[in-house]
Amino acid sequence: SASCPDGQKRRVCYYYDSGIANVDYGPRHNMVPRRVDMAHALVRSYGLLDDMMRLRERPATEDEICVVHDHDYVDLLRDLTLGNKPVTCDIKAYGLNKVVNGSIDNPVISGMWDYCQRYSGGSLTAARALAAGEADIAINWSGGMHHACSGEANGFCYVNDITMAVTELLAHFRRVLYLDIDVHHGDGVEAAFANSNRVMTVSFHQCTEGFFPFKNGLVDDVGEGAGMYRTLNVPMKEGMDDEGYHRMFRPIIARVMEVFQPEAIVMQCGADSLSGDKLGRLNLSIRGHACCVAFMRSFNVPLLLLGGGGYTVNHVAACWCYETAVAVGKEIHEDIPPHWYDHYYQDQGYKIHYPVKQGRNKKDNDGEAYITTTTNKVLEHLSKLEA
Ligand code: V1S
Ligand code: CA
Ligand code: ZN
Repeated sequence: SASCPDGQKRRVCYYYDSGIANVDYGPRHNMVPRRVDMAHALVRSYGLLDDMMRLRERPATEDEICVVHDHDYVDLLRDLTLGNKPVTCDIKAYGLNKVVNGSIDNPVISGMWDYCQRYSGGSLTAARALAAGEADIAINWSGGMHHACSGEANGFCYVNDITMAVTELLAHFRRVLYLDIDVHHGDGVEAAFANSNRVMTVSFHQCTEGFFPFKNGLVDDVGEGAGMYRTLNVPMKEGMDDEGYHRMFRPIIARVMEVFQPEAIVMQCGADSLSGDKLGRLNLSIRGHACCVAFMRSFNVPLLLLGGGGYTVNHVAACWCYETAVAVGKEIHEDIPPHWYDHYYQDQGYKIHYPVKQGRNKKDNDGEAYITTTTNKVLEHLSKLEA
């Protein structure tokens, strides 16, 4: 899986909003929005900004957010941080400030509403650039918040920029594929389109005892009603490496493209599926992760690239920078250029790529059989769509 070469160039649009760099979930929280600023600084230091069109910053409006979220929840997000109205309801019913085991997944934080508007505005703007035919690939690394539900925050996600972007794309394209390589199951997006025959959602994720979001994303969860078999889930054990991952990813995605024939693709590129992540226990290298992006790019279908999870911030920034280069079609040098954040990369010898840590995430014993069995089950679900 060394590089997945594809000589052809693509027109790439890039969204970056400096307003999210200082958003702070709290000192013990794993989600660090600054990683997007770190990725941006790397992208800039490699000169990649010269190869892309930069999209204008535009926060989403309240009306745009209300397309996929309940009014009362949106009002609450706004009022909690703008402080123009006293809040009287029980905010825990909306997933906010709920304490479990002494920590809070979705804290009410300073600038929360502004943060929501900015990261979802990025995904909407990027989707519109694709819909208008202005770009072949559009990127928003601050987006990808796949767990947010219509009326509640979940898994570090306050609003769901992905369902907003997919909904926007549905006004211009007949079928949209949603692909999620974050280590967690893309439950919020799956739920939003479970009944739709115009959206197929595919999530690859770690599915082990006690792993968030716990009960979702089983291989036989295939959607319902008109959306039956247009939900696919590829659960994985700990320690999955590049080789095993791609033995599942490639045949499944190749078949998805044949059977569903999407006119646009939204890809959530959560970097917590990388080896050495603080939360995830898979063993992908940056090249293995980026190979998924290169593979989707090779189909020449309008492609929206979003961020998502990723908790070892130097790995995350290196990964998204490398994937920006893949989108542009440039090979970048191993050595990280001197820049503002370069000291973060000392542990990885100031290189973009770092070695996967074989030891920590032990490969599951029945790994080989598991890969074949799971792949075949997913392909069997897909075959139901062919008729
Ligand atoms: N795994 C995990 C994890 N870690 C935390 C956490 C740790 C420290 C804090 F200060 C705050 C939170 N929460 C979790 C998970 C949520 C994972 C979300 C992943 C998001 C994404 O990468 O897919 C997309 C951006 N939450 C839980 O496990 C739930 C609890 C059950 C236990 C932890 N407490 C904090 C909440 C309830
Ligand atoms: Ca996933
Ligand atoms: Zn995740």
